[in-house]
Amino acid sequence: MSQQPESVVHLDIRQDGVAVVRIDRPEAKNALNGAVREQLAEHFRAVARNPQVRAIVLTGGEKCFVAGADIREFAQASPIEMYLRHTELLWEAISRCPKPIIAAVNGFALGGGCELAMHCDIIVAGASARFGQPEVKLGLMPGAGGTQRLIRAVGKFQAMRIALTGCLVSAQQALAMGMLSEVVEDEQTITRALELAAEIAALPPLAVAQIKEVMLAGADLPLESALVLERKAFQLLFDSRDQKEGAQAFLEKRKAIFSGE
Ligand code: CO8
Repeated sequence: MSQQPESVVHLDIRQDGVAVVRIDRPEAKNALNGAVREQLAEHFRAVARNPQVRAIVLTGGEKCFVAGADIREFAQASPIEMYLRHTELLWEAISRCPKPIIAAVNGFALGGGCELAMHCDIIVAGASARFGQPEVKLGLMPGAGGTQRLIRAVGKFQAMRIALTGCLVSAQQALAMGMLSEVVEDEQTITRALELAAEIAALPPLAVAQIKEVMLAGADLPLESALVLERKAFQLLFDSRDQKEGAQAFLEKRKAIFSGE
């Protein structure tokens, strides 16, 4: 009889259109082993397709976000083994998710964990959260977007300091350098992330999706091309019922009822 794989990532879809994806491997500080990566990708693919889901909260729970890739799984790996794992296909399930993702980070977000948080669109951190790219201390370097997403988020000089020294960065420091959206009391992290997600989930999903897509795609284009992309997406939204309803409700001084169409 084939055994069911142990569930190390849980998915909960709430009534308000928010999906909560929670990594649950506390004995290894939620380190990303093969099972965590596979299950994360599986859940993200499922919520991307599920029309009931309007926003996603990604968390490692109250104690620890993710302490990095599982060091035991790559300690003795060869380059070809690393290549054949094709983990980029699993990360893509998250980076290509068209719905807004809010990371709720408590405790450590290190290495692959920091990179995972940076795959999200909004990051809410508890006051005692710690971020870092300590790969250099293992004779490695960030391999899931850390060198690129970090430098785009915080600029060259902070990104270089963080990746070259492998230092830990406090939540307050990370907020000040633009790595985070908000810092709250540790006990409030998940609540606040859920609140933001519910707020976004109640907004017209086509507009929300276009904003996310254009911001991410446009950030790496020349400004003129990015502005064209923005204009086209803006114009496209005039074909949505929610755009008509939003404007009409404003003019009639009533609350808009969005259908998602
Ligand atoms: N991998 C595997 N196990 C881990 C990891 C990890 N990244 N982090 C913690 N654990 C395990 C520990 O081994 C320990 O297990 P055990 O009880 O069996 O000994 C358990 O979790 C608890 O950890 P600690 O006792 O160390 O807990 P502390 O509270 O003392 O310290 C720290 C917590 C600071 C998080 C510490 O565990 C630590 O430094 N962990 C490693 C952090 C790190 O270096 N992360 C980067 C990993 S490399 C990486 O992410 C590369 C990304 C590449 C992207 C993808 C490429 C394909």
